[in-house]
Amino acid sequence: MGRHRREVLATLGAFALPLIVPRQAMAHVKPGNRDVLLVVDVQNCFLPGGSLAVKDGDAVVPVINGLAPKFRNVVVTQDWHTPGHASFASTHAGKKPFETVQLHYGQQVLWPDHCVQGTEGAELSSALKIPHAHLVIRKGHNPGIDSYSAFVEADGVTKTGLAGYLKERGIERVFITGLATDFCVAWSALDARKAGFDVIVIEDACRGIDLNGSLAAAWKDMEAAGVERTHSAEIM
Ligand code: VGL
Ligand code: ZN
Repeated sequence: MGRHRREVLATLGAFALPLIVPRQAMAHVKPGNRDVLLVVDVQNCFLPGGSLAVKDGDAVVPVINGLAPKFRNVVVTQDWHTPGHASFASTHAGKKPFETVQLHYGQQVLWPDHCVQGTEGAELSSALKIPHAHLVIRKGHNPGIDSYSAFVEADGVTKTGLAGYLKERGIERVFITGLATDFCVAWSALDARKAGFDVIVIEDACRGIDLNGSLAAAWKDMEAAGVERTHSAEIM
Protein backbone atom coordinates (compact mmCIF):
# COMPACT_ATOMS: atom_id res chain seq x y z
CA MET A 1 0.00 0.00 0.00
CA GLY A 2 1.48 3.34 -1.02
CA ARG A 3 1.97 6.10 1.48
CA HIS A 4 -0.73 8.27 -0.05
CA ARG A 5 -3.35 5.49 0.15
CA ARG A 6 -2.50 4.86 3.84
CA GLU A 7 -3.00 8.49 4.63
CA VAL A 8 -6.33 8.58 2.88
CA LEU A 9 -7.53 5.54 4.83
CA ALA A 10 -6.28 7.03 8.08
CA THR A 11 -8.20 10.20 7.31
CA LEU A 12 -11.37 8.25 6.53
CA GLY A 13 -10.94 6.33 9.79
CA ALA A 14 -10.72 9.54 11.73
CA PHE A 15 -13.98 10.72 10.18
CA ALA A 16 -15.88 7.43 10.49
CA LEU A 17 -16.01 7.43 14.29
CA PRO A 18 -17.45 10.92 14.85
CA LEU A 19 -20.09 10.20 12.18
CA ILE A 20 -21.52 7.39 14.30
CA VAL A 21 -22.11 9.56 17.35
CA PRO A 22 -24.56 12.14 15.94
CA ARG A 23 -26.55 9.35 14.25
CA GLN A 24 -27.31 7.81 17.63
CA ALA A 25 -28.09 11.18 19.15
CA MET A 26 -30.55 11.90 16.32
CA ALA A 27 -32.71 8.94 17.34
CA HIS A 28 -34.34 11.12 20.01
CA VAL A 29 -37.07 13.39 18.67
CA LYS A 30 -38.66 16.33 20.45
CA PRO A 31 -42.00 17.12 18.78
CA GLY A 32 -42.64 20.75 17.94
CA ASN A 33 -45.30 22.97 16.39
CA ARG A 34 -44.83 21.46 12.92
CA ASP A 35 -45.48 17.92 14.18
CA VAL A 36 -48.78 16.14 14.73
CA LEU A 37 -49.60 12.93 16.58
CA LEU A 38 -52.20 10.92 14.65
CA VAL A 39 -54.10 8.42 16.81
CA VAL A 40 -55.77 5.92 14.49
CA ASP A 41 -58.98 4.02 15.34
CA VAL A 42 -58.49 3.24 19.05
CA GLN A 43 -62.16 2.22 19.22
CA ASN A 44 -63.99 -0.45 21.20
CA CYS A 45 -64.60 -2.68 18.14
CA PHE A 46 -60.83 -3.06 17.64
CA LEU A 47 -60.06 -3.75 21.33
CA PRO A 48 -60.33 -7.11 23.14
CA GLY A 49 -64.01 -8.13 23.24
CA GLY A 50 -64.81 -6.04 20.16
CA SER A 51 -66.26 -7.39 16.90
CA LEU A 52 -62.97 -6.92 15.00
CA ALA A 53 -60.58 -7.20 17.94
CA VAL A 54 -56.91 -6.64 17.16
CA LYS A 55 -54.71 -9.00 19.17
CA ASP A 56 -53.23 -7.11 22.13
CA GLY A 57 -54.89 -3.95 20.81
CA ASP A 58 -55.42 -2.50 24.29
CA ALA A 59 -51.63 -2.44 24.81
CA VAL A 60 -51.43 0.71 22.67
CA VAL A 61 -53.57 2.78 25.03
CA PRO A 62 -51.04 3.45 27.84
CA VAL A 63 -48.32 4.05 25.23
CA ILE A 64 -50.47 6.63 23.41
CA ASN A 65 -51.53 8.23 26.72
CA GLY A 66 -47.83 8.68 27.53
CA LEU A 67 -47.01 10.15 24.11
CA ALA A 68 -49.94 12.53 23.70
CA PRO A 69 -48.84 15.20 26.25
CA LYS A 70 -45.58 15.55 24.31
CA PHE A 71 -47.48 16.79 21.24
CA ARG A 72 -49.16 20.15 20.98
CA ASN A 73 -51.04 18.92 17.89
CA VAL A 74 -53.05 15.71 18.17
CA VAL A 75 -55.60 14.38 15.66
CA VAL A 76 -57.71 11.31 16.36
CA THR A 77 -59.46 9.14 13.75
CA GLN A 78 -62.62 7.07 14.05
CA ASP A 79 -63.68 4.32 11.65
CA TRP A 80 -67.31 5.37 11.13
CA HIS A 81 -69.34 3.03 8.94
CA THR A 82 -72.97 3.13 7.90
CA PRO A 83 -75.11 0.08 8.77
CA GLY A 84 -74.84 -2.34 5.83
CA HIS A 85 -71.50 -0.86 4.77
CA ALA A 86 -69.86 -2.29 1.62
CA SER A 87 -66.87 -3.49 3.69
CA PHE A 88 -69.05 -5.75 5.86
CA ALA A 89 -69.28 -9.46 4.91
CA SER A 90 -72.90 -9.41 6.09
CA THR A 91 -73.73 -7.02 3.25
CA HIS A 92 -72.73 -9.55 0.57
CA ALA A 93 -74.86 -12.73 0.24
CA GLY A 94 -72.83 -15.90 0.74
CA LYS A 95 -69.69 -14.07 1.89
CA LYS A 96 -67.85 -14.62 5.17
CA PRO A 97 -65.57 -12.26 7.10
CA PHE A 98 -61.98 -12.10 5.83
CA GLU A 99 -62.98 -13.22 2.32
CA THR A 100 -62.67 -10.66 -0.45
CA VAL A 101 -65.03 -9.18 -3.00
CA GLN A 102 -64.55 -7.06 -6.11
CA LEU A 103 -66.03 -3.58 -5.66
CA HIS A 104 -66.04 -0.77 -8.25
CA TYR A 105 -62.70 0.56 -6.98
CA GLY A 106 -60.94 -2.81 -6.65
CA GLN A 107 -60.58 -5.74 -4.29
CA GLN A 108 -62.07 -5.27 -0.83
CA VAL A 109 -61.44 -7.43 2.25
CA LEU A 110 -64.74 -8.17 3.96
CA TRP A 111 -64.87 -7.61 7.70
CA PRO A 112 -67.25 -8.49 10.50
CA ASP A 113 -69.68 -5.61 11.13
CA HIS A 114 -67.69 -2.99 13.09
CA CYS A 115 -67.63 0.69 14.04
CA VAL A 116 -71.21 1.41 13.01
CA GLN A 117 -72.00 5.13 13.40
CA GLY A 118 -73.33 6.04 16.83
CA THR A 119 -72.82 2.61 18.42
CA GLU A 120 -70.86 1.73 21.55
CA GLY A 121 -68.38 -0.22 19.42
CA ALA A 122 -67.54 2.88 17.41
CA GLU A 123 -66.74 4.92 20.53
CA LEU A 124 -63.11 5.77 21.23
CA SER A 125 -61.69 3.68 24.08
CA SER A 126 -62.72 5.29 27.38
CA ALA A 127 -59.18 4.53 28.62
CA LEU A 128 -57.73 6.92 26.04
CA LYS A 129 -56.73 10.18 27.76
CA ILE A 130 -56.13 12.86 25.12
CA PRO A 131 -58.29 15.82 26.17
CA HIS A 132 -56.21 18.26 24.09
CA ALA A 133 -56.81 16.45 20.75
CA HIS A 134 -58.18 19.19 18.47
CA LEU A 135 -59.68 17.22 15.59
CA VAL A 136 -61.54 13.93 15.30
CA ILE A 137 -61.70 12.78 11.72
CA ARG A 138 -64.33 10.17 10.85
CA LYS A 139 -63.74 7.96 7.85
CA GLY A 140 -65.45 5.09 6.05
CA HIS A 141 -68.82 6.89 6.20
CA ASN A 142 -69.40 6.53 2.45
CA PRO A 143 -71.76 3.47 2.29
CA GLY A 144 -70.12 2.07 -0.86
CA ILE A 145 -66.44 2.90 -0.23
CA ASP A 146 -64.12 1.80 2.56
CA SER A 147 -61.44 4.11 3.98
CA TYR A 148 -58.55 2.57 5.86
CA SER A 149 -56.63 5.78 5.23
CA ALA A 150 -57.26 8.92 7.23
CA PHE A 151 -56.45 10.94 4.08
CA VAL A 152 -58.05 9.29 1.01
CA GLU A 153 -60.91 6.80 0.69
CA ALA A 154 -60.30 3.37 -0.85
CA ASP A 155 -61.43 4.59 -4.29
CA GLY A 156 -58.10 6.44 -4.31
CA VAL A 157 -59.67 9.82 -5.13
CA THR A 158 -62.14 10.96 -2.46
CA LYS A 159 -60.25 13.05 0.10
CA THR A 160 -61.12 13.29 3.78
CA GLY A 161 -59.69 16.82 4.01
CA LEU A 162 -57.04 15.90 6.58
CA ALA A 163 -54.04 16.79 4.39
CA GLY A 164 -55.48 20.25 3.72
CA TYR A 165 -56.21 20.78 7.40
CA LEU A 166 -52.71 19.80 8.47
CA LYS A 167 -51.10 21.95 5.76
CA GLU A 168 -53.16 24.99 6.73
CA ARG A 169 -51.92 24.50 10.28
CA GLY A 170 -48.28 24.41 9.13
CA ILE A 171 -47.77 20.73 9.95
CA GLU A 172 -44.88 19.04 8.12
CA ARG A 173 -44.38 15.77 10.00
CA VAL A 174 -46.91 13.12 11.05
CA PHE A 175 -46.26 10.64 13.87
CA ILE A 176 -48.68 7.71 13.60
CA THR A 177 -50.01 5.43 16.35
CA GLY A 178 -53.03 3.16 16.78
CA LEU A 179 -54.84 0.26 15.09
CA ALA A 180 -54.31 -1.62 12.95
CA THR A 181 -50.66 -1.39 11.84
CA ASP A 182 -51.27 -3.26 8.56
CA PHE A 183 -54.52 -1.53 7.58
CA CYS A 184 -55.50 1.91 8.81
CA VAL A 185 -52.05 2.85 10.17
CA ALA A 186 -50.18 1.71 7.03
CA TRP A 187 -52.65 3.21 4.54
CA SER A 188 -52.61 6.49 6.45
CA ALA A 189 -48.81 6.49 6.52
CA LEU A 190 -48.56 5.83 2.76
CA ASP A 191 -51.09 8.55 1.91
CA ALA A 192 -49.39 11.01 4.26
CA ARG A 193 -46.15 10.43 2.30
CA LYS A 194 -48.04 10.94 -0.99
CA ALA A 195 -49.39 14.22 0.38
CA GLY A 196 -45.81 15.37 1.04
CA PHE A 197 -45.47 14.89 4.81
CA ASP A 198 -42.55 13.31 6.64
CA VAL A 199 -43.97 10.25 8.37
CA ILE A 200 -42.82 8.33 11.43
CA VAL A 201 -44.73 5.29 12.70
CA ILE A 202 -44.27 4.69 16.45
CA GLU A 203 -44.08 0.90 16.40
CA ASP A 204 -44.89 0.03 20.00
CA ALA A 205 -47.92 2.36 19.87
CA CYS A 206 -49.48 0.17 17.13
CA ARG A 207 -50.75 -3.40 16.80
CA GLY A 208 -51.60 -5.33 13.63
CA ILE A 209 -54.29 -7.71 12.36
CA ASP A 210 -51.86 -9.77 10.18
CA LEU A 211 -54.19 -11.33 7.63
CA ASN A 212 -52.28 -13.60 5.18
CA GLY A 213 -48.95 -11.85 5.74
CA SER A 214 -50.40 -8.34 5.62
CA LEU A 215 -48.24 -7.07 8.49
CA ALA A 216 -44.88 -7.85 6.84
CA ALA A 217 -46.20 -6.54 3.51
CA ALA A 218 -47.32 -3.30 5.14
CA TRP A 219 -43.91 -2.65 6.71
CA LYS A 220 -42.24 -3.38 3.36
CA ASP A 221 -44.53 -0.93 1.53
CA MET A 222 -44.03 1.72 4.21
CA GLU A 223 -40.24 1.35 4.09
CA ALA A 224 -40.26 1.63 0.28
CA ALA A 225 -42.30 4.84 0.56
CA GLY A 226 -39.82 6.42 2.98
CA VAL A 227 -41.90 6.00 6.13
CA GLU A 228 -39.61 5.95 9.17
CA ARG A 229 -40.24 3.88 12.27
CA THR A 230 -39.34 4.60 15.86
CA HIS A 231 -40.13 3.56 19.43
CA SER A 232 -42.09 5.60 21.97
CA ALA A 233 -39.00 5.81 24.21
CA GLU A 234 -37.32 7.98 21.53
CA ILE A 235 -39.99 10.70 21.76
CA MET A 236 -38.86 13.32 24.27
C1 VGL B 1 -59.51 -1.20 10.10
C2 VGL B 1 -60.22 -3.08 9.01
C3 VGL B 1 -61.44 -2.50 8.76
C4 VGL B 1 -58.42 -0.51 10.84
C5 VGL B 1 -60.72 -0.59 9.86
O1 VGL B 1 -58.71 0.40 11.65
O2 VGL B 1 -57.23 -0.88 10.65
N1 VGL B 1 -59.26 -2.43 9.67
N2 VGL B 1 -61.68 -1.26 9.18
ZN1 ZN C 1 -63.58 -0.40 8.97
